[in-house]
Amino acid sequence: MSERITRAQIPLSEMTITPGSACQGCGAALAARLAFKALGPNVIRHGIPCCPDSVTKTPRTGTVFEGGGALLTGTSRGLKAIGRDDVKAVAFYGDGGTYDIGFQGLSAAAERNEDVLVLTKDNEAYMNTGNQRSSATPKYSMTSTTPVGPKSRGKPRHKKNVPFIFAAHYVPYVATASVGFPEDLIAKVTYAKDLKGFRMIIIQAPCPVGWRYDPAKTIEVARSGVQTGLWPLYEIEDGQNFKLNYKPKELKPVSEYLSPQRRFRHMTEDETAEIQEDTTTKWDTLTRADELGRLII
Ligand SMILES: Cc1ncc(C[n+]2csc(CCOP(=O)(O)OP(=O)(O)O)c2C)c(N)n1
Ligand code: SF4
Ligand SMILES: [Mg+2]
Repeated sequence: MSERITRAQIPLSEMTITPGSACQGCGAALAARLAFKALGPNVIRHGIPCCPDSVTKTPRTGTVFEGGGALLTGTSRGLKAIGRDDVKAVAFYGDGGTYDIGFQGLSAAAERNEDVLVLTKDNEAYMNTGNQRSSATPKYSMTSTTPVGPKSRGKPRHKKNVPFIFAAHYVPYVATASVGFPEDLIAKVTYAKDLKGFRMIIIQAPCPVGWRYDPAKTIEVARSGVQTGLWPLYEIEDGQNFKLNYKPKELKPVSEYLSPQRRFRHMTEDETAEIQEDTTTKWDTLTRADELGRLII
């Protein structure tokens, strides 16, 4: 598991070029900035279609959604064939590219335990094409394909539990992270960088445009996602060993996270209570796993 670091240990070097073409307050751009600081220069970054985040100074290659797992695999094996074990094949994909459209190729790469690092910037919808719902979109969220009206209350289904699905491939490392907790994020990327085999870190990356909040509040929104238990920070090694990285004495009510975001503004008290109950139940399961140090899956 990763070691805690302090703010002073965050590398000063910048591996992304600013200004990029992302919107003001973009969580994905911040995720790129932090993650690539931790990775340093010896990286080949892979992209598939998604929102512009930041241009990285390291070499970049890209492909179609469905080819994300295959191109990453080929790059990693190619680097080994020419004796460049020091260079890492790193994906920086969206939630659409990880949870949905690119899922099959990534699952296959995980099952083969390819020596790759997958970073997912999860903004909980297809933002690049106009905020369509993805399987990462949370229940009740209003998107352009899950509108709010007489026959629709936003997205009818819960967010897919992709970290657990990848953990169930019994890969060396799966973790969640958030741009609101930069020390935790940097520690996880630094740790995952030098592990062998398939590693994945899913980074909460708030999007002020699709989530509909003031762009100045990205960090507050990200932090409150973690503090309410809606975005727990954890690590899973070898599909079993489990650690919760942020354990407040008491979780904040989910309404603190939902209210500032206009994608949830239509939610009734009953719907908020339902999300509260679901979050509390899932949190209890995670804290039990943390006490045991392992998951039963
Ligand atoms: C096979 C395929 N389907 C759909 C598209 C259109 N498309 C391009 S980007 C995108 C959204 C990607 O969403 P996500 O991966 O979450 O990244 P974000 O834009 O949110 O950063 C879609 C649907 C495509 N390029 N290829
Ligand atoms: S739409 Fe959202 S994710 Fe895309 S660049 Fe703008 S703020 Fe970032
Ligand atoms: Mg997205």
